[in-house]
Amino acid sequence: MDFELSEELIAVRDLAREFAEKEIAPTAAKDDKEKNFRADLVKKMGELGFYGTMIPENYRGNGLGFLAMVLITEEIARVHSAMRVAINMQVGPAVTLLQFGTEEQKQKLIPPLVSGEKIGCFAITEADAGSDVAALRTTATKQGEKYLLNGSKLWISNAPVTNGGLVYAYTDRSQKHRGMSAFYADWDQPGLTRRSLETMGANCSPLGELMFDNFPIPAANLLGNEGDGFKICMWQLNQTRLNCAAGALGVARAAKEAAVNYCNQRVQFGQKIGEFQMNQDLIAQMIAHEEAARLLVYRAAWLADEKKPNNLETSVGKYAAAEAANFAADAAMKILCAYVYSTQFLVERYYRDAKSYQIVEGSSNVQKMIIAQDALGYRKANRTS
Ligand code: GRA
Repeated sequence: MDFELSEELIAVRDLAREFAEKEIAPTAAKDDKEKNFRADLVKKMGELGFYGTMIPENYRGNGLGFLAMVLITEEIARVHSAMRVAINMQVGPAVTLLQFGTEEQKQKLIPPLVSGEKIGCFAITEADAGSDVAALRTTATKQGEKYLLNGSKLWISNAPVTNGGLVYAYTDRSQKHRGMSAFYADWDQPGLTRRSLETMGANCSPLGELMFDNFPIPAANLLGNEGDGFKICMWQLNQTRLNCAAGALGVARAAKEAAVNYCNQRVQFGQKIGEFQMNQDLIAQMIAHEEAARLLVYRAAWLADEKKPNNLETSVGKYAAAEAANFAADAAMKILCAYVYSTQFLVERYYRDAKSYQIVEGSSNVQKMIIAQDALGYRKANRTS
């Protein structure tokens, strides 16, 4: 077992850290407050190759792998969690196209996502289909050389700004999940209305609703065959879940760093507050949770790089990292008290952003369900097909 990162991975991680500290940190508080979508920074991350680590060079990627994506994402999220969502929105569709696309689809659709030229997204969730993906109602009806999309996708990251992305819809409603299909759609067609939605955190990651009224998608943009959509979606979620897990690690680390720094500065009752054992207890727990989660997330990424099944390990890592981020943000609030209840300081943002990780890409309860049902033998998490 080797716990050392290669020199190449250390260089990638350091590049992401430097970018986050120099380019994202100076305006992070302002961007959060004003809910700015930083298209300029999203583009720059593309230019630095942050979206291309799982994509081979012939589609404009760099092939550095899943662990590289995790390291980059953690560094970006440590400085501003909302900015890591942008990575997932480019990487998610690109890697799914790589897995299921035809050569023509890959050549045409992957490079603009990897470069950040086109702002991506993936549209799964609906008003009545969150954890229960198979319950979605959007339909895609074939008409000649196109499909007409009807329905509405809710809580979609990047909805207000995306140029194109993956969308899941039923081509045959009589088949339950086996009637679902996956498409890549460019949104610059009539028949789409967008609505922005406000959230308590991840403020620089614009969220919204995509409403389709006979929205046309070329038949050539179907991924795989009709009916493959549910399995493609489960496959995609296994990749994009890893990005969320890495983001949660970044938030856990940021909250711990803030707590440790404050403990070493703040004096009460004539001593630094780090000398109080109740604060030491919180710091020790923050570190143990964060480090355990990091090992789990890195293991899942390593398995993905080895092309070994990793759905179970990804769910374990995502669950552990989301909980570690929330423990750390909560503990940091307890340590910094009034200084972070005030919106002038960083930790309240960590607290708001941490919450998203217990919700997105399968809530903590969905991860626990996947993990426990695998252990109990009800449903195998690691599928080979
Ligand atoms: O029997 P079959 O041949 O039809 O196949 C079944 C099963 O083998 C069928 O699907 C197959 N399957 C899979 N195939 C390959 C199931 N899982 C997989 C897999 N991983 N790989 C039906 O299976 P089932 O177990 O009966 O499915 P189910 O009970 O309907 O659902 C399962 C489950 C709950 C795990 C699923 O619906 C799920 O993952 N739900 C969570 C949804 C989720 O994560 N949504 C995320 C939305 S996007 C988002 O949050 C964006 C955030 C962006 C950001 O912040 O970065």
